[in-house]
Amino acid sequence: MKNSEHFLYPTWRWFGPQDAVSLAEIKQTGAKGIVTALHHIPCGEVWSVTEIQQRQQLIEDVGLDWTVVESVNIHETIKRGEPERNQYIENYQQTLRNLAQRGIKLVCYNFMPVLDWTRTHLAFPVEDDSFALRYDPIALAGFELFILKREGAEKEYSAEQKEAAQAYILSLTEQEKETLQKTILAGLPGTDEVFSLDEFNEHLERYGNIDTTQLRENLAYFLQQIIPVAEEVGIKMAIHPDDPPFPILGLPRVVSTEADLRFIVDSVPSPSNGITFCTGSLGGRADNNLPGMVQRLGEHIHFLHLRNVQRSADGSFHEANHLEGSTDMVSVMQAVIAEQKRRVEIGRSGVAIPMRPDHGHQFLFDANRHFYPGYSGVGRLRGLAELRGLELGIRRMLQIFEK
Ligand code: DNO
Repeated sequence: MKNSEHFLYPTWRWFGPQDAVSLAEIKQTGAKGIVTALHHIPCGEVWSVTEIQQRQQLIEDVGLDWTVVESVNIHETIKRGEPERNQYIENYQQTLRNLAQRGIKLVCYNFMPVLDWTRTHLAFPVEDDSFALRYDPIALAGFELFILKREGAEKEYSAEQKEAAQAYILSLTEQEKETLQKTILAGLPGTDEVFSLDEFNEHLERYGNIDTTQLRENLAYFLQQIIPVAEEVGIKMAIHPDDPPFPILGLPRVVSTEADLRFIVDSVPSPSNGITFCTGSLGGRADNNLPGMVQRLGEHIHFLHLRNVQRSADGSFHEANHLEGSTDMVSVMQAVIAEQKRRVEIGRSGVAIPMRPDHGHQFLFDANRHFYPGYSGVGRLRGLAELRGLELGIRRMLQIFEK
């Protein structure tokens, strides 16, 4: 018996009316739900019910629904644990209440200092001549040591690494250096902001005294204030992992490993304190066993980003097609379906976990439009189609909610 309420709920990230992919197009991708945010509201301000409703109306007008907010971003004073954070936490609570009032019950967020996901290359040509995002630690070191000139950075690299980084920077033209800088210092997703070197250095200075332990405490404080409100209004919070999942540019990271995620869910136990399981971000580390993490953390997973990265021996990685790359997506999907089965068996809600593809390649089909990096049309469409086919195939083979 086909029972589609047990399937993963296919969603698509849309950056709002200025996105090069339209809602009408999204409707034809197989996605049912939209993942979006009010990117035009400055981080830290309250999202009014009216603004939320306007965005929701646009989505519902084409027959889709606003399933997930990605993201309500967290103000830097909260991450740094400064006294002003309490006002921003109150604002965050109010935004959650307003979202709940409109029936929007799932919120993705991250706790990465200053930057969101970070890459060194946005158009890395792969085998089929499409373009992928890439992270190359040598390029990052080159930027950090010879362009940003971050104080203390030289102590973090071996003589060999410094040499390689210098050779890399010397091989670049002025324009290539500028592109590298802009790529690394791009601000939040859904905006075209890029930090200047001075602005970025100022941000780094403000993190001077904040190490991993302190950042983790600041996250726990945030959760203690936010989760009770989320629970009261029926919102599920889903923290997104760090990308890449290790410290960069001298900034600490606390959402990179299974132990990190375990600390987070244990710090304020609640059905509202959950995870966005992003296989692409977590897959940046070879020591993250992704199917095992789904098995062990499954009950806390509220949202899935299923994408793949290909890691190389030199520590670099690039975004692979969704079913290729270093992560065995088949095993991940099997673990996810097992978690859904468990939820059905214990009569728990939230079986149709929202899932989205992520970071599609830029294909020839996509050449004439200006997409946010990673958010191409056809590239992601391929990813979503592959993931849905994989899901259906596994269900049929295992006869789980499928004949
Ligand atoms: C990467 C995305 C991230 C993510 C935020 C969540 O493509 O998954 O931008 O949305 O980090 O807050």
